[in-house]
Amino acid sequence: MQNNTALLVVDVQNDFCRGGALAVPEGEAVVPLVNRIARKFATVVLTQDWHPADHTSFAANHPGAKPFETVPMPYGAQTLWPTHCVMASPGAALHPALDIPHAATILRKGLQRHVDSYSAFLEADRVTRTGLDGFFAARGITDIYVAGLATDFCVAWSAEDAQKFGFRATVIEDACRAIDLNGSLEQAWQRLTAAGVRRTSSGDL
Ligand code: VGL
Ligand code: ZN
Repeated sequence: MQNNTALLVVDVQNDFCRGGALAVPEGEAVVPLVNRIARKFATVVLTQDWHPADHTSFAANHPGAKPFETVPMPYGAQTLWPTHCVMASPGAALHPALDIPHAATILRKGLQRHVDSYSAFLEADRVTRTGLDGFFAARGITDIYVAGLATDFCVAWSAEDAQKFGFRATVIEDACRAIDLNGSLEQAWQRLTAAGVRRTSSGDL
């Protein structure tokens, strides 16, 4: 890959893999693919979903609510999740088989108690920037490939925002797995296509 191209590896963490608190079906299957793909990229950024225990995206912090219900938040509808990726917990750790020693940085997101952040660029309030756009821009990155978990949430939101910030974004479809909640995967692809995000498979890189 050329020097203007980066790989963003989204949330390949224990809680999103088999046995985890919010296990994505076959989530762990992306690990060998991502390890292999990453070797083609000089610039790799990893993300970690990283929430305080009292985060408002957790159903457990809403009396009477159950996971996968939706509640209104000031910034819009928020899906409630099982408690997951509590900062510094074993579930929040990167999958132990993830092997990307040359990753330049690890971006943590979702740290603010009252604001979720599926996207690695913009929190759910759609105002607070993580700074990742500046990181890539300062390094002359123009093209960002995205892989990881989950296709229809953090991967999709990150790819869409990468495109909004002026990068050419491409989702590596087979190196992602989805939660697929009430048609969310199909909706995500529709949004991504409308935003101009491309899709490819790891064999074509
Ligand atoms: C994610 C739901 C809640 C993800 C993170 O990584 O896609 N999904 N937090
Ligand atoms: Zn989360």
